[in-house]
Amino acid sequence: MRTDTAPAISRHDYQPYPYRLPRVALQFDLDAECTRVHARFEVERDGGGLPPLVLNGQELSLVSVSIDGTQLDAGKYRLDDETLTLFPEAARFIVEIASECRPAQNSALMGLYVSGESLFTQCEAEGFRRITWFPDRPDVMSRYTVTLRGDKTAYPLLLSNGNLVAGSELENGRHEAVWEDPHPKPCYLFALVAGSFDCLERRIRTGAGRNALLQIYSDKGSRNKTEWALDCLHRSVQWDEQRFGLQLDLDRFMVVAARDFNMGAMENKGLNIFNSSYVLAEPDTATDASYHGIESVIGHEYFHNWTGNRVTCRDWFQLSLKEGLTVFRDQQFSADMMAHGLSEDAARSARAVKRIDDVTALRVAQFPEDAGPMAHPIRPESYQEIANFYTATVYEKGAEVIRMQHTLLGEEDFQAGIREYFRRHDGQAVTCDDFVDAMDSVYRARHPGKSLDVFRRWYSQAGTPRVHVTLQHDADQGLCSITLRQHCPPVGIEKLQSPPLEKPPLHIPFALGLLDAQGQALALRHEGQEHETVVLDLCAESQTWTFPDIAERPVASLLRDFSAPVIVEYDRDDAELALLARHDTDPFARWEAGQELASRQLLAMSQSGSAKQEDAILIETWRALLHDPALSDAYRARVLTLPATKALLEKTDPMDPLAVAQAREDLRARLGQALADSWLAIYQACAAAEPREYSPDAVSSGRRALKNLALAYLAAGRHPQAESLAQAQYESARNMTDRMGALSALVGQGDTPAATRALRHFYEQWQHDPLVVDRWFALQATACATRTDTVRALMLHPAFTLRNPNRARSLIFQFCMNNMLGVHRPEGYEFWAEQVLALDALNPEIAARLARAFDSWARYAPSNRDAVHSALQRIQQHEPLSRNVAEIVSKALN
Ligand code: 0A1
Ligand code: ZN
Repeated sequence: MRTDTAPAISRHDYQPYPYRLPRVALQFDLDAECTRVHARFEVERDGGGLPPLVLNGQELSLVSVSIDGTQLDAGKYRLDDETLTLFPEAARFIVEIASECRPAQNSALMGLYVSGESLFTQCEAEGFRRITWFPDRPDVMSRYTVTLRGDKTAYPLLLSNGNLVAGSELENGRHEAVWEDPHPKPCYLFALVAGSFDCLERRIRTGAGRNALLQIYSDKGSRNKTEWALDCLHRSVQWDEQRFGLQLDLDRFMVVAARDFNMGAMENKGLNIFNSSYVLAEPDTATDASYHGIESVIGHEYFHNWTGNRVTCRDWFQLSLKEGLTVFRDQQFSADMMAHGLSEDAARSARAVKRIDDVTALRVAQFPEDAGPMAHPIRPESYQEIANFYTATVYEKGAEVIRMQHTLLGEEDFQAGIREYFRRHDGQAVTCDDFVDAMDSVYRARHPGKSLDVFRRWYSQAGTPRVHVTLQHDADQGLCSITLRQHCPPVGIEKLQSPPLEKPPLHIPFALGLLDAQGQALALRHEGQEHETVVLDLCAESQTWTFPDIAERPVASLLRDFSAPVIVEYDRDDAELALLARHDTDPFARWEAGQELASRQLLAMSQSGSAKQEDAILIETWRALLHDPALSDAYRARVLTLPATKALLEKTDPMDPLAVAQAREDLRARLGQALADSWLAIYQACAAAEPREYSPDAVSSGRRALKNLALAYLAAGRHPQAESLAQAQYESARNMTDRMGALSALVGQGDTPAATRALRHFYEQWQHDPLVVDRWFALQATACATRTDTVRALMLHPAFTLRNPNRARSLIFQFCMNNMLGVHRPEGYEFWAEQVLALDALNPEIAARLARAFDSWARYAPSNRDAVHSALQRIQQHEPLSRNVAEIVSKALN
């Protein structure tokens, strides 16, 4: 067994960097095989003494190092694998370092790397140290001047942060560009791009009267696929001005699409680098989901320009300071865009759809994380490898924690809090506490006697809290009392602690409504006013609220709009859930009631081996929802989708993934059959309404979602017309959403001749488009009938490679993480371990993400548990193993 685990870095050990580096000049002689970097920086010491100057570096070759122009002999500095230490003799001096790196050998895609024929950088979190020796930490902020030199034919475009201030021709077919970034920044926001690209651009005038140039760069020949991204960028600029009062502070804002990219995108100051999957879209190749994904990621990276770049993180433990806040902002942006131009009711429904999608993502990814071996607070206490902490908890739960502050303060005061945050901290590297302090100052001023003191605990507590609800009704007095009791069981390493960790109560804003037996909303008197929804401030372990003038025992509508990231425990019968699913006036809680009803059915089926269960109430509820004319198509598509297998598994102990996934398939088939006529009618109505011109707006994409859901149910129920409808839709589809909907219905029928034909046709037609080929792999990876041998065969396809993260994700990740019926078998777990190791040799960040596929293994039923355990041990014993994967498996095996 390995014993050489990396030391953990602790939040409490933070020390400010002992020097300032106000100015940095970088010179690059770009070459894919060997790039020479010359770094020159001014160093200043404010305090007393002259501590050593420790610089980070990785996989660099040192050429020379000098101080104030004098080259240092080897005895005058200390060099090891990860640091270069200098020993200053004055409080102000200039360091110059010449070094070399090897972009073409860089398969980890951190630092300077090659994608296609071009050069890109990725510096967050700790990639800058692969470019030059430097204090690679976010609290060291400098002004950068960057000189790029390269071959003019290979690299006609030379881009970096800020403004292009000079350009010239050099000898030997080379040229040079000089960029100056007027804003001080930490090195993780540095970027350069060199290559040959198409560019789509728009000149805009900001609300503050600044003329700015927005540009989207992409591979040659793909300019027509960047119009949507440019639109999204323009709308992001406008939205941030209007909703947050935040102006673009640059003359030029560039987005560049890269085919090889580890994550979604990166907010480098003025030069965002994107995974091409979040840039390129045209109706024929991108689905509605891709259009919406692009909108949200373009928004996200743009919004970082303030929340992340103007005010950045003091250290990486504060990552949620920028990520939670920026995810909250991109969620609000998408919701506002979805609702834009709709009537009040339609806008409410569109917002609810966005909320449902966000909460679903939280439950599928973050809830399991918060209950597993990687559980951590949104502000982690320690890590071995920071790349492992770009998690659903830091991002999505982090966004929920910001959202709760928004709920507690309200829009107006929240915006006042944001203004206060920037007033205090513009240009600084700060902490999560600094953010809450700014919000708290407004909260206290507006609500004398209240504070965010208890609320802050959300930043330091891991685990999903549970809120137990009891309702008591006193018919004589017409009083209804609601008691909320919270507890948060120990998770992850907390379980090993003795005595058990004390987890103090959190401040939970709990939105509540009450309905009468007919489903009519009741008025609730609370803090002197009447409301249909009240937000209760649960701050203690248990609290009770009493509402007067409630004549009959009401039906409780709980955690409306998902006002807090908690699990609600409330004992009620199916009839009550059915009533809420039909009538709740809060669209989120209404959806939730339907999901709960379906969950109960699915869990009963999974425990009884899918033996026939009484399902009349579910079918009748589904039928009523199918035919409710007041519901938007997008909302109906969400309401009629069964809960995700991963979310269902969280409700079981021990977990039997195969049984739950099979129950879900069986219930889909049952609903497909029992409601076949309705599905067919809906399908036809939606298909008839499809306009010629494609648009990803909320109404059109909602209609397509419902149509393709109906087709999926017909296919699941083996309806005699399903195959011909799917085939006809495949052949006549004018957009990728419909083409994929049809193909997925065909492939869902198993290895039929029609499915095989369509898959072959699809590949032939789209083989030139990498993002569409990714869809082709992903669809097969997640098909019900796919097993390990199918995936192994697909890996032999000439289009497959592990080196491109999107391609690896489309096949390997999709199979291991999203094909429950395929992977949860001994040979599936073995395959997974093999792929984690294969990827680790190329790209540790990507490998570590795959290594988390079975984080919940300790809660599996014994046979699955033992098989994952052996696979984990196999990974752990492998040498060499990256720090990234080693941290994940050692936590999983703890
Ligand atoms: N800050 C980016 C996320 C990001 C993090 C690390 C990366 O390196 C592989 C890339 C991107 C965001 O939140 O969008
Ligand atoms: Zn981000």
